[in-house]
Amino acid sequence: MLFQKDIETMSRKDLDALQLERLKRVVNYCYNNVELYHKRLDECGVKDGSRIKQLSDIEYIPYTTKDDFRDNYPFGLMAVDMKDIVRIHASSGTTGKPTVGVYTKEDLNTWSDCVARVAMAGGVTADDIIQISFGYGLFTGALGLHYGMEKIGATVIPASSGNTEKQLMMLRDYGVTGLVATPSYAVYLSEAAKESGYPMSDYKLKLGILGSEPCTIAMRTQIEQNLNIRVSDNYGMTELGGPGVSGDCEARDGMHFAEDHFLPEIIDTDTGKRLGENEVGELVVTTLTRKGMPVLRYRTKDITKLNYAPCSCGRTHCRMAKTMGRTDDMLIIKGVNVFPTQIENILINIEDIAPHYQLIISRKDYKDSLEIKVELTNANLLENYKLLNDLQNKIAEKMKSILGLRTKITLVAPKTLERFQGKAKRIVDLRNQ
Ligand code: DLL
Repeated sequence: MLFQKDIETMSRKDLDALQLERLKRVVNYCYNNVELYHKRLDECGVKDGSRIKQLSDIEYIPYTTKDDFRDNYPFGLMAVDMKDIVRIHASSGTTGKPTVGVYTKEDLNTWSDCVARVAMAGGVTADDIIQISFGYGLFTGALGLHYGMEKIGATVIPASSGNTEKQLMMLRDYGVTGLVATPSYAVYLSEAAKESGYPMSDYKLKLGILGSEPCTIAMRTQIEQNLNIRVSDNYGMTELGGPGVSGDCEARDGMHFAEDHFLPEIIDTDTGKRLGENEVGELVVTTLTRKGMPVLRYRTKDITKLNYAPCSCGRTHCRMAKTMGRTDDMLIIKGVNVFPTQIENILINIEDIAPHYQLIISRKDYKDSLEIKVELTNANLLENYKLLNDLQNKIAEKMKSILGLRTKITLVAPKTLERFQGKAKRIVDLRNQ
């Protein structure tokens, strides 16, 4: 279903014209209101944007990076006075200072429209009861989905994350029809639901509106089977305001980008050169309508591709493929490039193991090695050396043939690897310790 039909099905010609007009406006706005952009736009000659005649002229504008956010922490990239800001969010950030995002009233309104769009595209209607199991707080996920769902008219339960028993109780007792969570937490909840002793018929769940970390198709299928739901994938980031940047429609053949608010590009990570449709590279995004903290050509570090072909759902906005990973998540082991999602895809198709794993990278005598810890689903296997050994070899062979990399496989007892209520952290890199 469509939330804003006129916009979501706009012709390419009208969309291009709208983007061009908004691009000129946001460049001018950044030039006049943010010191960093004023300086950079002067240096590259684009200045107040009057030189922008066509969308491809965006290439004259320099990229903005995570370091720019860090160097201008917390409010250096803000384009309005603090009195016009009504909300502040920030990324959790594992290292250093968090990335901050600020919102005017208008920004909050646009944001909830964008989230309402992806939620409706994922199947949510005003009749749904939605449990939001993202952690409430500075993280954009929970409040972002919260306001988007309310805008549709759905009933929102702000459950937050944690306390799994209670989560399951609310799912059953309140007749929840839609779950909002990270894919890892959805897996965790589905395991807990199985063990809780209540039959799945006690749950009314139909939909999973998931996001905030990669969800491979194999993982999605597993969640769908375990919880008896249909899952849609949703993408976004703090620097761009949060969720609502792109999301699956019923066709689930790429996530529709909110192109009236965000202008996406794909570039070659190494050379910075712009790539074409369907070419894989790093996603770069310009916000077209944000007032509090507009961003020009932000390098997201997410690896994906864009598809502009018409979609069977009728939406015209381009579609972004599921991310292969982040440029900074890519492991280079013995010269081989590996993304954790590739490993997950291999593991999830092997019997007797659970979709829980940890990647441990270490270095000895200048040589890197990768150990993959994987959980068994059946503890009895631990007592049968032959079966265990066969399984270990089978996994190692699959890794070797698909990734081209020799790995050490360690099988561990069920329920021994850490579970995640937010985004999963599966990589332990011991190389620089
Ligand atoms: O994760 C915003 C969000 C919340 C999106 C809820 C969707 C739903 P950050 O915490 O700033 O923001 O993390 C952004 O997470 O650059 C991607 O690497 C990753 N990411 C987010 N959504 C997806 C997704 C939120 N659907 C970073 N698939 C991004 C793959 C995702 N990766």
